Amino acid sequence: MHQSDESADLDRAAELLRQAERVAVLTGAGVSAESGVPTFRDSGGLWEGHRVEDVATPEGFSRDPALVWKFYNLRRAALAAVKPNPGHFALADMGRRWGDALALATQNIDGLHQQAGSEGVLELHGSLARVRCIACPYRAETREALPDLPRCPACEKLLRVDVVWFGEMLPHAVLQAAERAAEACDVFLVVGTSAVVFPAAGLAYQAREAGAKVIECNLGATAASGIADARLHGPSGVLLPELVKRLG
Ligand code: BV8
Ligand code: ZN
Repeated sequence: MHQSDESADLDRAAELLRQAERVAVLTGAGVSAESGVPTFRDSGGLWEGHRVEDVATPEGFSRDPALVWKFYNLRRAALAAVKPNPGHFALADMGRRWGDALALATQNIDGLHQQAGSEGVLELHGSLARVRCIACPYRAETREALPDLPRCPACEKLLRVDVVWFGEMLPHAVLQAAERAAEACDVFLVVGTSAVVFPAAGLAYQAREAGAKVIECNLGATAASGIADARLHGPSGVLLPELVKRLG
């Protein structure tokens, strides 16, 4: 019986993973799409007519903090209604299978990997559930609804969401841990990212240069497809559980 291309790709990807002692995973907005979290570029990268790259920036925040807070308060409110999908759970299964030999770095700020049971998640771009003061060391984990312009309880200055905006550095220790994992892994699995935002997307190239095999799981081709040894094209919520099943 002629094996479908997809099933052949799944078998090849499973074969690469079965041989892998160390695995590194990079996820993007696509892994949360089936949970109902909108991706960035499927809507053409726009939010209420604003380019995300204009709203999610320090300049955007100093220009119009109320607009930026409206953007983030809407996304924080939407978090209350979303749940991890089978793709998140499949990655948590992989985490239990490889233990400390698997590192999961995400560009997402929705916390769904942690809710699905993944441990030691490297949040490259921060978290929607964390706020910090623009002026003093105050920071807090909170999923509560916040006012339109939340102020710091310690110094009365403005709070901001603790996420990495465009033009801002990623948290050093988190990025370093992700880079170390990319260097050390035998297989690098890229899930649900258009691979256009750096330095996060650079991790896949770094892994490949260090000799890792790259598996891409994405709806369609991306900027990283050219360096993938196996390409799984379809919804990650369907393909990742299939992949884990084939690991035996
Ligand atoms: C830095 C947090 C500088 C906020 C984010 C020109 C001007 C200015 C900057 C730059 C520039 N050129 C390059 C840069 C650098 C910039 C960058 O890379 N820009 C890109 C747009 C070109 N990078 C930065 O600014 C970074 N910082 O470089 O610092 C510096 C250097 C030295 C010293 C000081 C400073 C900071 C980048 C972090 C920005 N913050 N997020 C927030 O979320 O609100 S990035 C944002 O994009 C999200 O984190 C998101 O995750 C990320 C990437 O998007 P994706 O996750 O890939 O989502 P996308 O929609 O694009 O793709 C989804 C994919 O899933 C698609 O392929 C789709 O087909 C697929 N999919 C959909 N459904 C499914 C699916 N796949 C599987 N299953 C499904 N069901
Ligand atoms: Zn403060």
